[in-house]
Amino acid sequence: MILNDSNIQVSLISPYSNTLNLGLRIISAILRNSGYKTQMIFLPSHSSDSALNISPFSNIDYPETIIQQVVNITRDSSIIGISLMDNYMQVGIKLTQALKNKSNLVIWGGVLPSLNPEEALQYADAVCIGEGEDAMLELVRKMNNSQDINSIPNIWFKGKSRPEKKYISDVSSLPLPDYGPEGHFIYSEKEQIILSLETCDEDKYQDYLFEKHELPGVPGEMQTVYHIETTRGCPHNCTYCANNILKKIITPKVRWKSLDQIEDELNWVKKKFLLLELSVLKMTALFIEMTLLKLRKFLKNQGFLSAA
Ligand code: B12
Ligand code: SF4
Repeated sequence: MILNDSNIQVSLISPYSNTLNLGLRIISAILRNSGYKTQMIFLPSHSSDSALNISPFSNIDYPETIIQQVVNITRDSSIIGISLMDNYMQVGIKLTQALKNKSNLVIWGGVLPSLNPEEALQYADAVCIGEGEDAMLELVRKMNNSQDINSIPNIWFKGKSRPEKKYISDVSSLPLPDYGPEGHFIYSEKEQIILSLETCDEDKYQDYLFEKHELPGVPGEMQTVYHIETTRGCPHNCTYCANNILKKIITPKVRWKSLDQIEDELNWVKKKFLLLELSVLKMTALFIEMTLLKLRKFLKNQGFLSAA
C-alpha cells in the first residue's frame, strides 16, 4: 500500500468495554486502503463500564494520566473520531473536552449521534449520521486537498445545515476490518497504561482483540470468539430495538454479504491469527437456510471445530 502524500492523520477512539467496534475498524481499513494514516485507540474500562449500565450517564471515569496519554497519542491528528452508543454520552463529552484543540476536528459517530445529532453537536465539531465509511473517506480526502468540507453526505457540521443521506448499497465492497497491530493502542486498566499493540507479544495481542467464552456444555473450556458482519439491516421491527429507528435513518433495505466474501474473511482470520480453534460464529439468524448449510459445510471443511 502506498501512503498518500498527506499530512492528515486520523485517530479513531472506542470507549466501549468490548473492543470489537466493527464500524470503527472498517472505517480505519477504508482510510488505510486509500493511503491515509490512522490510529485506533481502544479504551475498555471494565470496572466502571458495566454491561447493565445503559443509563445516559455512563460512569466511566478514566484516570487523568490515561486521558493525558490519549492527548499525547492524538497530538498530531487532524481528525479525531469517537464512536458512541447512547450510554457513552458522558465519556464522549469528557474525551472531547480533553482532546479538542484549535487545529483538530472532533467528530462523533455511532448510534448516539445518529439518533440524537442535535444534542451531540453541542459537544462535537461534527457528527456522522448513519454509515461512516464513505463519509470519513470523503472528509479526509477533502481536508487533504484543502477543499470545502461542509457538504459531505451523512456529516453534519456544527452551525451548518443537515446533510444529505447516503448508505452503502453494495456491502460486498467493504474491506476486512482493521485489526492492526500497526497504530493500534489499548488501555490496560490492570496496568493503568495505554499499550501499543505493535510492541506487545502475539498472545497478549490476541487476548486484547478477541473475547473468550466458555464452550457450551463444557465448563472451563474457553473458546475464542470472532464476530463477523454478514448483513446490514434487519427486516423486523421489534419496538425495543434501535434497528427499528436506524432503518428510518439509514435505509429499510437489508443488505447481504456474499457467501464468498464471508468465507474469504474467515479464511483470512484463521491465517492471520492462527485461530485454529475458532468455533463460535456470531451471525444473524436472517440467513436463508441454503446459505447457512453451505456455510456450515465450509466451516467443517476448513477445520473450524463447530459453528453456531
Ligand atoms: C454487535 C453489537 C454488539 C456487540 C459488539 C459491541 C461493540 N463494542 O462493538 C456486543 C454483543 C458486545 C454488544 C454489546 C452491547 N451493546 Co450492542 N449492538 C451490536 C449491534 C447488533 C451491531 C453493531 C455493529 O457492529 N454494527 C455494524 C457496524 C459496521 O456498524 P456501526 O457499529 O453502527 O458503525 C457504523 C456507524 O454507526 C458509523 N460509526 C460508528 N462509529 C463511528 C465513529 C465515527 C468517528 C464515524 C465518523 C462513524 C462511526 O459508521 C460505522 C460504519 O458504517 C447493534 C445493533 C445495530 N444495528 O447497530 C447493537 C447496539 C449498538 N448495542 C446496543 C447496546 C445497548 C449494547 C450494550 C450496552 C448492551 C448491554 N446493556 O450490555 C452492550 C455494550 C457493549 C460494550 N460496552 O462494548 C444498542 C445501542 C443503543 C443505543 N441507543 O445506543 C444497539 C443499537 C442495539 C439495541 N439494543 O438497540 N453489542
Ligand atoms: S435486530 Fe433483532 S431485535 Fe432488532 S429488529 Fe431485528 S430481529 Fe428485532
